Amino acid sequence: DPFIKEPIRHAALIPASEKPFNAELPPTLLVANFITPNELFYVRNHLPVPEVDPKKYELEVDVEGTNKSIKLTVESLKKLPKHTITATIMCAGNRRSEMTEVKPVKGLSWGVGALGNAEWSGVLLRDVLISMGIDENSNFQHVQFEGLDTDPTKKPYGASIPFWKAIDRKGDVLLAYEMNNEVIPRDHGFPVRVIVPGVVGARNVKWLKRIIVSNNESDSHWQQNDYKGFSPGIDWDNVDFSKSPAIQELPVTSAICVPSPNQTVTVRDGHITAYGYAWSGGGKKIIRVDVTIDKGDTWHVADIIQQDSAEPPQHWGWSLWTVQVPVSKNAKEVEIWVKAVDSSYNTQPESFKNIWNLRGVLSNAYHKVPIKLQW
Ligand code: MTE
Ligand code: MO
Repeated sequence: DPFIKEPIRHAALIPASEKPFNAELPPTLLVANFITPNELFYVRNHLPVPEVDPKKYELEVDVEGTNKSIKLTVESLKKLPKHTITATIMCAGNRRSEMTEVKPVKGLSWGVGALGNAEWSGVLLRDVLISMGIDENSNFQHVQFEGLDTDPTKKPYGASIPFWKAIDRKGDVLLAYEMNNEVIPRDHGFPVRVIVPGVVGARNVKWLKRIIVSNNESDSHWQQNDYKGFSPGIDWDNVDFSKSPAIQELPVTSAICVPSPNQTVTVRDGHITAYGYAWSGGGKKIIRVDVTIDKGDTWHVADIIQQDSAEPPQHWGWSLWTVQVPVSKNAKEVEIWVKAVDSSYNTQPESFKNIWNLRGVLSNAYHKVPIKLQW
């Protein structure tokens, strides 16, 4: 069993699969903290968690087509300037279970909890590349990452990001060795993972073994044949993965975390109260969260409870919100809907039907939560 050396996990995490381990937090706990505690951060592993001896650990950085190559230990990374960002990491499959209701898709059945918000500290990948003589003017297209976790054929988990994101002064791509001021836990990439803020979870490679500056994308399964979006008209009999680009920046999304679906809610002073999160990729900030309980006839603007102070295009964290909505007298049930708007005025689509895709990714339609009312 390749999974016998897995870390111990917090009992509050709800498993979506055990081997490999994948789990999310219940929605009420998810929005209890602006900074998600390490032990409560969702886990998305494709393979067994590797065991790494930090004393022997070395991260290799290679530049394709040149003899430039360096090896970095955790100690040598710690000697470089330390940089900290608040960033939300979200799986491309977050909220997939809602899309499944339209028509089945292939993938883990995530609820609204396949994301977390943490403070990540480490070294800017840009600083490491500049120390190797690479800068904005260098002619490379991609930066590839390989993890220490391998499949049964010994191929590592891998992904890549565009070169511009890695070298951009405002890209904030981190070789992170701390999560919320602690050593990164094993499940989240000990001892070093790359944090690519604003970009889909899949590119935030954990247990980083090797970085390759290249003209090509990663050839890994997860870059080429997964984590891509398609038209609702494409299904497994006619899909061609080479026809869609790999997902990088994620679109705007939001969710209602309190109350839960089908919960009985007590009406107070003629109002109900809801709580949730909203987030957008690409360094965009949430500028508004709209809520309705009458299918859009009346909209209410939620209050942002907490949000990072960084401005776009470097706003990487989620926003927590709350709203009080008046309910009409003696109503017995209502459906709460939410949609968020980001700093580019992007907003969410209304229905899953028209964004359905065979892998159930980019599942960001309005979140709709039916509840019962008690007066
Ligand atoms: N990195 C490695 N090496 N192996 C993996 O399986 N999963 C990716 C990414 N990085 C993965 C990885 C995916 S799909 C996601 S959503 C995030 O890690 C999840 O990060 P987390 O487990 O720290 O929440
Ligand atoms: Mo993911």
